[in-house]
Amino acid sequence: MVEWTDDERAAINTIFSKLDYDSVGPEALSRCLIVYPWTQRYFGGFGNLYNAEAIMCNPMIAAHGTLVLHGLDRALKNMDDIKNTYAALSELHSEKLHVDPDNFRLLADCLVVVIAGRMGYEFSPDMQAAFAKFLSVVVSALGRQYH
Ligand code: HNI
Repeated sequence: MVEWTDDERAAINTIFSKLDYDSVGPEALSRCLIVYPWTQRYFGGFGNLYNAEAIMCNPMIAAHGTLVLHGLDRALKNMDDIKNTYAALSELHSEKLHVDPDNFRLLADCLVVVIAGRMGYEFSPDMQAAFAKFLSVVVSALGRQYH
């Protein structure tokens, strides 16, 4: 089981308390689709993804980005059992959506970039370390139902 120090828990909660889900989620997902364009293949039904501007203005992508952040909220509220919390979501991404699990890491990296931009120097190395650990646990849990 993953162990969390009080400082790590505090850092992760601070980051989430400052997150504007409705803007950080869309920006992180848009970045992922722009920076790693092969990730667009899963969003064929999401309308216009023609270029970076189209992706950033796409309301379906924005809504999905917000949804993904709310999905992360579940890990935040169940930090001591992220693995089981994400069992069904992992199965969905594997069996039904056929999302390559490498992509979870790419989206996580985009999220770090967006949060660093928003928080600036307040996003200290210690905070980044705690958040990187949190995202690693999330990525690993989402990848668990793949065989
Ligand atoms: Ni993801 C649906 C959470 C990464 C492609 N995804 C969801 C849903 C949640 C969610 C929640 C809605 C599930 C439902 O309908 O019950 N996704 C997450 C989280 C991460 C993540 C927490 C990682 C941090 N998803 C990714 C990545 C991709 C991805 C990296 C592809 C590159 N997800 C999808 C697709 C859907 C989806 C595609 C279905 C969208 C739809 O509405 O058709």
